Amino acid sequence: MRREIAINESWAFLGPDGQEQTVNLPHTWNGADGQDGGNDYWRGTCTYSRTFPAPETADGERAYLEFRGVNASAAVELNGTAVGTHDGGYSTFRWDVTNLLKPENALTVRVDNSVNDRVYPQKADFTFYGGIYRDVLLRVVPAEHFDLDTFGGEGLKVTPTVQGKDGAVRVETFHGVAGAEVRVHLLDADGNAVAEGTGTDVTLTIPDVRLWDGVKDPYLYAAEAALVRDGVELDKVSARFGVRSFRVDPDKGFFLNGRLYPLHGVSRHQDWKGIGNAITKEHHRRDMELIREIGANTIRLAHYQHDQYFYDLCDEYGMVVWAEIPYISEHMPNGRENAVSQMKELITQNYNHPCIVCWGVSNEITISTKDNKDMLDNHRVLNNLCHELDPTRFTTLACYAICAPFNPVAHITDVVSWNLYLGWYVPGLFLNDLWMNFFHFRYPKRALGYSEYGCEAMPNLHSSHPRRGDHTEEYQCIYNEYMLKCFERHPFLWATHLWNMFDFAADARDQGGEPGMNHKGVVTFDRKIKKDSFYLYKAWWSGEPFVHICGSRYRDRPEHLTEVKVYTNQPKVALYLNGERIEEKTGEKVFAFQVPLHGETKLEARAGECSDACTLRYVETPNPAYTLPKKSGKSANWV
Ligand code: GCB
Repeated sequence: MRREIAINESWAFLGPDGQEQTVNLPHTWNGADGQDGGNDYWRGTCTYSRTFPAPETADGERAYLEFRGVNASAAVELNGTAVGTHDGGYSTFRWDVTNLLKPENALTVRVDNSVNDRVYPQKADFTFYGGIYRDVLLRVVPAEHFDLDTFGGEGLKVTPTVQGKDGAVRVETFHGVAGAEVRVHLLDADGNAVAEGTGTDVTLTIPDVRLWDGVKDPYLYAAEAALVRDGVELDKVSARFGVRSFRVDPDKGFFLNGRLYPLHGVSRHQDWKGIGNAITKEHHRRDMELIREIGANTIRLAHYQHDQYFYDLCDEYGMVVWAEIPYISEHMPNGRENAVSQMKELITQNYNHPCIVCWGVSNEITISTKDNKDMLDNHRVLNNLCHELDPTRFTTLACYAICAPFNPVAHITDVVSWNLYLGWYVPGLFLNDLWMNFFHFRYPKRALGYSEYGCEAMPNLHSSHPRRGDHTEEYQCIYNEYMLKCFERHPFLWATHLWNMFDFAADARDQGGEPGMNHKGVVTFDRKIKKDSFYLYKAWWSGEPFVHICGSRYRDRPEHLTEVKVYTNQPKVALYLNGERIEEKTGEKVFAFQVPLHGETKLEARAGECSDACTLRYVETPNPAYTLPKKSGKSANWV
C-alpha cells in the first residue's frame, strides 16, 4: 500500500556565497536579504543535494519524487540523470523515478529565482524568496495505481452539488489500469459510509446531506476510491469534500447554500519575519487562528498558490477562498505557457477543496502593461481554461486602481474586483462611495468586489492629528472605520478583502516606513502585535465578546485632553480613570472618549464581562519616536 518518506533533513546547500552548508527544509536563501529593502536580494541559482537509500519496494511498486513548493524553477537530477524541470514556485510537482533508483541515491536540485521573461511572477510588491521551501517526499505507490502524472493531481475529482435535501456527488477517478474497476465510498465526518458505487465516473447520493456551511458549520465528508481487480485491491485514494452551493448576485452579493452570506475578509501572504516563505504547519495554524479571531469569513490567498495545508485549514474552518496564480503586475509575451501551466496546476491540485469558490486570473496587470491584444487574449485563454477545467466555480480578477471601469480587461471574467486605495495612495476616502456607485450604475449586471483596500501603519508611530501617509495606527483606524461603513452602504459588493491581514516583505519597496516592508497588515510581520485596526474588524465581524482600548502604544501625549477610542462588540462601555469611573457610553463598535491627562493615568475600559487597561502619560514635548522621518507616496521600484 501507499507510503511516504519525507526527504527534508540534511541537504547540502550551495548558496549565493558559493559556500556549502547543511540545511533542513523548509528553506529559503532570502529570509534576511529579501526583507531589508533596496531591491537587492539575491536572485540566481543555488544547489541542494543529498543522498538517500532506495525505499524498500515489493511487487513492482513505483516511487515518485514529489516537491510541494520550489521557488521559482527547479532542475532535478537523480544519480547523474536529468529527471525533469519545473517552472513556477508555488505548486506541487512530481516524477516517477523508480527506474533511476539505486541502493544509495544522489539527488541534486538546482533552484533558480533569477530574473527572466517567462516565469511568473517577475514584478510585484512582494519578495520572490528562492529555495525549496515546502516538503520533498518520496511517495511509494502500488505498481498499478491512480494517476499521479497530471499537473500534480491525485487522480481523484469530486464534484458535489446540492439537490433539494440531498447531495449528488460525482466522483471521477483517473487511471490507466486494464481490467480494473473503481469502488467508491462516501464517508461522513465520523467515518461512516453514507453512499457507495462502482465506476470511474459515478454520481452518488447522500440523503439528507449536511452542508458545508461557511464558518458556522463547515461539515466535511470524504470520498474514498479503491482500484480493484478480481477482488484484489490494487490502490486506494481519498479526498475530503464539502457539499455546498453558491452564487453571486450583482445587486445583492454572495449567496451560500441559498442564503445571503456577505463575504468580508482579508488577504494573506504566506511569509513571516526572518524566515520568509520557509514556514511550517505551526505558522499556518497561527495565521488561521488570527484570521478566525478577527471574524473573517473569506480569505483571498494572494498572489499565488498556497500550501495544501492552508487550503485544508480553510476547508475545516469554513473560510470562503479566492485562489489565484501569480499572473501579476506585468504581462510577459513569453509567459503564456507558464501562466497556463500554473493555472492547470492550481485547479487540478485544489479542485476538491470546498473552501474555494473562484479562480483569480490576474492581478493589476495594467499597472505596467497597456491594453494590448496579447494581454487580452491571455486573459481569455486563462478564463476559458478555468471554465473548461472547472465549470462549477466562477472566475475573477483584481484590477489596478487606474484601470478604468470600461477597460476591456475588466469585462472578461465572470465577476470583477478592484484594488482601490482611495484615501491612502490618493486623498479622498469619499471617492470610494463615488467609485462603487458609478460602477454599479454603469454596469448593473456586473458583480463588483473590493479585492484590495488598506492603509499602512506601524505600531510605533502615533499622532493626535493623524493624516494620510503618516503610517500611524491612528490613521489606519480612521481609514478602516470609513471603509467598513462604506461597505455597509454598498451591500451589492460580492466580497471585500482587506489588504492585508499581515505585514509582509517587498524588498523593492521604499515608501517611507521601514524599507522592504509593506505595513498594511493589521497584524505585524512577526504576528506578535495586533494593531488597533485588528480590533476594529473584530468589533464588526466577530461575536466573541471583547473590549479594546486603542492607542495604548501612544503612551506619551503632549495634551491635557486626549481622545481615547475603544473598540468593542458590546453595546456599552464604561471608562475608568485611575480606578474612578468617569463615563459610560452606549453605542456600536467605536466609542470615543475625551480624557483629561495629567501625569501618568491608568485607563480601564469595561464592557459586559470584558475589560482592557493601559497607561497614558502627559508629556511637555511630543515624543519624536512617534513620527515617521520620510514621507510616503505611491512609488515603488517594482512598478
Ligand atoms: C496592490 C497589489 C499588492 C500590493 C498593494 C499595495 O494593488 O496587488 O500586491 O501589495 O497594492 O500595498 O500597494
